[in-house]
Formats: sequence, C-alpha cells, structure tokens
Amino acid sequence: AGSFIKVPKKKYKGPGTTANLKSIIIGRCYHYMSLYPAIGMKDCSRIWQELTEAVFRKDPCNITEEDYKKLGEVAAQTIPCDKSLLWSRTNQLVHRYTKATEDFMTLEDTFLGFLFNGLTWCGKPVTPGMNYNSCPAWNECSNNSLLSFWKIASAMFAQTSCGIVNVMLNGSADGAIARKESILRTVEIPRMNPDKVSEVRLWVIDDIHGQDKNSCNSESLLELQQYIEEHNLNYSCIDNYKPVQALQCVENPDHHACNQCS
Ligand code: AVW
Repeated sequence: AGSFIKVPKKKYKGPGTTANLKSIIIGRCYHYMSLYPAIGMKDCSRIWQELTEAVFRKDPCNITEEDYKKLGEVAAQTIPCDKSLLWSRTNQLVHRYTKATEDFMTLEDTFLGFLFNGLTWCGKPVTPGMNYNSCPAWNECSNNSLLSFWKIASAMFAQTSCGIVNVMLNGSADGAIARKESILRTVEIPRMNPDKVSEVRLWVIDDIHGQDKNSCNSESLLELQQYIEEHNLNYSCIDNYKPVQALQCVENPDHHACNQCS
C-alpha cells in the first residue's frame, strides 16, 4: 500500500509565522541596544514573552490593539522632537533615506518597529505556540495579529512625536496621495497631539524617472491639508525636498534634475 504525506491545508491567505521568529526578535533586540545605547537596557526575553501573551491561544483574526498594550509598554521609547518621519507609499525610499542620514527616524527605526519590521506572526486558538503554516493577510480580517500590531505601534509613534513631524509622500503614484485606509490617515494624523506637534510638514517626492502626478498644489494634497487642519495641526508642504532628491541622484547622476550645481 502506498503511503501519502498529509499536507496541512492553509487556513489563512497570508504566509505563516516567520521561521526562527524568537531568535530573530531576541537578536534584533540586542542588536538595537548595541546600535543605540541611549535606549538603555531592555529586557529582550520579556519582549518575546509579551508577544506570546498577546497572541497565544487566540484566534489570529481577533487580536486587538489592546492585546499588544503590554508589549508596547515594555518597548516604549522617547522620540526626540523634530525627528519623526512618517510616510505613505514611499516604503523603500524613506528607509533608504533614514539609513543615509541620522537626522530622521521612521517607525521602523524605533525600537518596536525595528524588532518586528518585515516579520509575520500569529498564534492558534486553543493551543499555545505560533502558526507556522499560515497567518491572516493584511486585509483578510480587521482585527488580525499583524494589522493590530502596526496600528498600535503607529499610534504610539505618532502620539509621542513632537515639534515638526515630517511625512514623505509619493508624488508619482496614481490615485490619492494617502489612501483613505492608510495608517497615516486613519491612525497617525488623528493621534498627533496638537499641543506638542508644531507643524506637519509634507514632502512630496516624485520618482526621478516617474511622472509628476501630485505636487503640493494638487487637489489630493489640498484635501490632505484640510484633513490635517481639521485635527488642529499646522500644515506645510515641500515639493521634491532637496536632501531626498540628492539620494535619488546617487543612482541617476546624469539626470537633468541632478545638475543644479553646474
Ligand atoms: P502605505 P500607510 N496588503 O504605503 O500610511 C498588504 O499605504 O498605510 O502607507 N500590505 C499592505 C496593504 C495591503 N492591502 N496595505 C498596506 N500594506 C502594508 C506607519 C504594506 O507593507 C509608518 F509610520 C505597505 O508597504 C508610516 O507613517 C505598508 O502597509 C505609515 O504607517 C504601508 O502602506 C505607513 O503606512
């Protein structure tokens, strides 16, 4: 008689928990402390423990921001004023930029964001342990283990930001400058404290080879301005902020936009 191997059926649409998750998180925790000693001593095994408390024995489509509260508290950090850099639709460019200059910090450069950036995790109902087979995709259900985590991490980042808060946006992308469901709109702008944030400064950056679909005077930007002002925050906007353009020019030195010194 032939034997057959039972392949477990994928329950959710997204990839399962990242292999070696525990080692990665604990390793990143020690790595961050060595890179940025100013953060002080963090209890790396406690971070792992709080993550397991948040998701073990729970339906991964029923994890709330509240479930991650403890984890957020253990990883709390002070963000210096004028350093926060938020973003929407510029994931790659914004992180290349913060690698090139220490003047700004994105969520993914903070302790909590650094620990979990690019990873996937979810638990299983009833039994402890992670589900390495599949996890809910970003939009599969509203209270999924990943979305709720990034929502509370973004909320804490926005809430603790002060002074000028910068935002890198994509001037070459189609459609709205920030999606209606984006974390920037739904979480970060509403959570900024108008008593602490002096200004929200948008940088609209075009791809160097791409089209100029949006700029500071586009309708989409005026609408976002209104939304920001409705939250009692001051607004300003810069087209193709020079330091970011300089970074784009590293790879395209002969482009006409890169020739301003001659
Ligand atoms: P984004 P946000 N399916 O560029 O303002 C899979 O629009 O939301 O910027 N992954 C998704 C989906 C989706 N439908 N939608 C979003 N993502 C993931 C915290 C995907 O990885 C920081 F501080 C995409 O690259 C920024 O200021 C990412 O979410 C702000 O949130 C961003 O979507 C950026 O979030």
